[in-house]
Amino acid sequence: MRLINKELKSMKWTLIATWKMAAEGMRLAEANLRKSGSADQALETVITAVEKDPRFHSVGYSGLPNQVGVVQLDGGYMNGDTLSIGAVGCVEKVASAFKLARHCADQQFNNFLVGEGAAQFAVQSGMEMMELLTLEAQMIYEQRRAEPKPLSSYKGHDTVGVCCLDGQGTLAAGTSTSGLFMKKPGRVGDSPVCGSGFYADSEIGAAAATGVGEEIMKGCLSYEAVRRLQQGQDPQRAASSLVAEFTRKLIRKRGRAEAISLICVDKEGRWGVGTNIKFAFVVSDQDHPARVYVAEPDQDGCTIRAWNDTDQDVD
Ligand code: SD4
Repeated sequence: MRLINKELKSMKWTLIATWKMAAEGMRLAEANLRKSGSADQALETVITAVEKDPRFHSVGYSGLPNQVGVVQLDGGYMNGDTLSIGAVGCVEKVASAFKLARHCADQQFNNFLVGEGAAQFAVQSGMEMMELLTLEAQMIYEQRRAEPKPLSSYKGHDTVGVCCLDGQGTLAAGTSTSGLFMKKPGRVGDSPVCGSGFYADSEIGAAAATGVGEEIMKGCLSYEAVRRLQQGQDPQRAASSLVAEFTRKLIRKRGRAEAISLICVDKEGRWGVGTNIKFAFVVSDQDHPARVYVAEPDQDGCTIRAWNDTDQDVD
């Protein structure tokens, strides 16, 4: 039945990613999706383009280090056809946390590896290994260490999160991040936690999150977004009302809420975004090339408009 449904599917596809830094990789991925490329390939193209790029200090190579000056990465992956998941947490010296997470999803067991064991598995699997701390990231670290004031929770981190519906009807979601700047050694955020940082089910939709993992995990927000899609909410409503409601709940219960942003796409290729901060994201589909948008929270959820030159303050 699933195959028949897939054959009947049009070649409609949608790709959505967190933050402006994803734009270049999105353009590469969309060329592939036009030629019947898979959602998995699209995720890998977008995420590895960001991981490799030393201009971005929140993901992969040149990511900002933890309190002791070491770059520790988190990454996650889920395929919505098979519900396969793969994830790595707190892994060092791996060029692509996403590729390693995806590789973990190919194993029958041991889908979520952390620390030394994850790095050993990367080496055994022939993954590219490298020093991730660049001179520039080290300088940012040294400067920050010399400052007396405590680090604000939303300084120096942005996860690349991607959701894709491909032309064959497969949904997938993936993430990669160096996590919070100056995090404690061993700290793992939401990005590799299935249901919090990412979720995908090809019968419903896919979602991915960015922001302060300690908040996102309190609401299992990616799973909750997909659950709301299953209830029939349209993606924009599902994502924006979820983030707005959850932000209010955190404030009610805890007196404050840190940054949370969420992207999602449903099985029809409709997309949605929710955020409680100014947040940039990139979308493309079979009719529209990759374009950067900005979402800002308002009373009902958030407003969305095209990114322009006045938006230099948002990553
Ligand atoms: C984390 N959620 O490690 C990640 C960081 C992030 O935008 O996404 N920042 O908590």
